[in-house]
Amino acid sequence: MRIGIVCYPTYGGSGALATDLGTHLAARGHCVHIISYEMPFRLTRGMGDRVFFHEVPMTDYPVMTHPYYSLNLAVKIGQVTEEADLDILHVHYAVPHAVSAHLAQEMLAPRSLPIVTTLHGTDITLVGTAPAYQPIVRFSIDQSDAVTAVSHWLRDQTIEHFAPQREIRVIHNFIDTERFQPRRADGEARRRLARDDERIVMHISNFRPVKRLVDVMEIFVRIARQMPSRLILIGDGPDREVAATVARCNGIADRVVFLGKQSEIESLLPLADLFLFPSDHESFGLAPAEAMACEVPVVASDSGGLPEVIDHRETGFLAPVGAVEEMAEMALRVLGDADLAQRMGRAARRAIHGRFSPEMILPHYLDLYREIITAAGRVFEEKCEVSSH
Ligand code: GMT
Repeated sequence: MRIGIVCYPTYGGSGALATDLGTHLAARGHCVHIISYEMPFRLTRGMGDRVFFHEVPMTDYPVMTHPYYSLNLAVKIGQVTEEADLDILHVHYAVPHAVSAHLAQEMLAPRSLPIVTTLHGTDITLVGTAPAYQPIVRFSIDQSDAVTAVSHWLRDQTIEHFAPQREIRVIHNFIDTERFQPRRADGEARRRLARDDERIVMHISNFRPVKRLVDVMEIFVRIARQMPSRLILIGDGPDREVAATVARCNGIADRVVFLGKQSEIESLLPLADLFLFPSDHESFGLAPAEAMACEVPVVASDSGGLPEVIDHRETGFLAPVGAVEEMAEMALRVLGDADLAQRMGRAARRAIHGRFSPEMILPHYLDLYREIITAAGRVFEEKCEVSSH
């Protein structure tokens, strides 16, 4: 098959998942054409010979004071479809990718281009439901040939807020458990982050209000009062300064390390003794799932799709949104009990491997592709010839 994948290149779960999906499909013999306005952050480490990257050019003209990314994207999708003879297009994050895909589909007619839209979370819960977007998001969902959501919770949210006519199929995210492995041995890498006697607490996100970074800080303040520990914050975003202020006001600024945006998180996550993720809501939680694959215990909020990923007390701890005291107690419990941490970490990796490995999840996407390619009157091919793209 020749598959087009549209995604955001920026640090975040939807771009990470879309890129990983592309590289795994390519490893299975399909040709994958990734379309984005920059090289996606997870693609920069090597593309493989069946992965092609197509950059969406941005137009800069003084009259056009607002960028028209959606239009440039629609045109690029059309060009790639014709040049690479795409069998299918899979767009990640509805806004505006599903709209651009539909535009491209119309421009390409009568040539068919089946479209799969994967809803990731904030494209529905925050951006998509805003009055400025809601009608067009609903329209683009209904125009897609198939729509998937990364959790049951997100599917239910989509139905509640958009009442779509199109069926929403749940295909959970997958985690590459080969890439995300437990720590092999303590050593230099760990010492670059913390002293030997300190416990490492980690959080990764885009530091947006939905991640409740202040809760991360409040939980850590309580941990730091009880044991030598260090908080490693990976990512960047609007709440970075307020987090730094909370650290300063509580006298723990020297215990908090801002690492900024990192693309090789598989080498950092295994160094953690605990991963914190107290989000307001979260459709899936790819970052905590990757931590779990590294056998790192997670303390998270019980909101959104997180309970579909984390089993309370078995593979992590869940508490109500904003319950920082409770989360701090859970964190202290697991940080202070090596047996519990090991048991929980191992159970977490087993659960991720058993439910969300590429081997479990990819067949669902391939079945869906087969269904809609066949319905469009095209032939589903198990592989593609590289020479013909
Ligand atoms: O978390 C974000 O704000 C980024 C966003 C994205 O599109 O990259 O993440 C969403 O998609 C991820 C991949 O499917 C999910 O793991 C995240 O839970 C989801 N974020 C939210 O729902 C807030």
